Amino acid sequence: MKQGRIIKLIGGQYSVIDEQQQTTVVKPRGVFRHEKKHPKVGDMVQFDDDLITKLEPRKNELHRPAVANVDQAFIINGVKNPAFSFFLLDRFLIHAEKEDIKAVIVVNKIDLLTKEERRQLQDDLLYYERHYDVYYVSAKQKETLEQLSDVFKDKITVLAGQTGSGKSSLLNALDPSLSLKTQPTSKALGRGKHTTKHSELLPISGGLVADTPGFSKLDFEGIDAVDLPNYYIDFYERSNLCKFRGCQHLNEPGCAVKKAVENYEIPKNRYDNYVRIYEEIKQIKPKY
Ligand SMILES: Nc1nc2c(ncn2[C@@H]2O[C@H](COP(=O)(O)OP(=O)(O)O)[C@@H](O)[C@H]2O)c(=O)[nH]1
Ligand SMILES: [Mg+2]
Ligand SMILES: [Zn+2]
Repeated sequence: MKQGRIIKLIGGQYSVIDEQQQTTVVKPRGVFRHEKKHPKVGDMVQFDDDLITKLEPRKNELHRPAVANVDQAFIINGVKNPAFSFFLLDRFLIHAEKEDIKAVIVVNKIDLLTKEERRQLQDDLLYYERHYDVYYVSAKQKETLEQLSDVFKDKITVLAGQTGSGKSSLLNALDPSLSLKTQPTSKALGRGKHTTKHSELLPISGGLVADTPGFSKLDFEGIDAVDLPNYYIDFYERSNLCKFRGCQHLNEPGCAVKKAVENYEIPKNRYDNYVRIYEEIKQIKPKY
């Protein structure tokens, strides 16, 4: 019996990599199907020459893409084509927090910014550095990628971010042998649908990265408005100072979050986007 991690799933065949870095192609035992257990890439398993015999418990799992045991999500934001959006950044952060996955903010395409524009963006993002690691990189400038050389090590990473933000380009720049497809933004925009039926974890800088973007369906189905405040870690850490337990930081008196916004301790823009997202979630009709 051997131990390993599933790194590829294609047509019901699983590739498992063991501690000796050997890859074996196996199938799940029939009983998994009856028990509705579906092994995913990222799963740790026991296996023999042709079968997965045991599925180890998961730390967490994502459905789109289907990856188990995710350690971190890189939220990749372009600065131009498409423009940087704090609204989108916050949406991605909500999804990462909801899944309890460590979020890392990556600002890509910095080669397209003037010094002044870059200074401005870094100022605006400084607030986020209290809670998240923030990296400024360019897929076109190798030297900016050195800071990422250790962050993948021994981890399973998913990439999130708008189509065209440069996810594939970044991976290619880190490891040209990956040869992932990239697309000029003009063509890619408005498509964004992923047709790939297989899922795979690619080896990169001593770790593994999912080849399909995470949280690509950026809606809030499955998220309850009352839970939303918990996914804002800066709100959450102040919430015990709110007058009311379970304060939603909207119209309640004695709200510490609203006070922090008034005192410029929380960016107003982030708070306004929170209210917008809260209302958006309230609008979602339950599906039966
Ligand atoms: N100037 C510049 N263009 C970039 C950079 N990274 C990606 N691009 C371009 O942005 C477009 C979309 O990149 P792609 O990697 O396909 O984005 P993805 O959809 O997030 O995988 C392509 O035309 C890339 O050449 C960068 O750092 N600087
Ligand atoms: Mg891509
Ligand atoms: Zn409050």
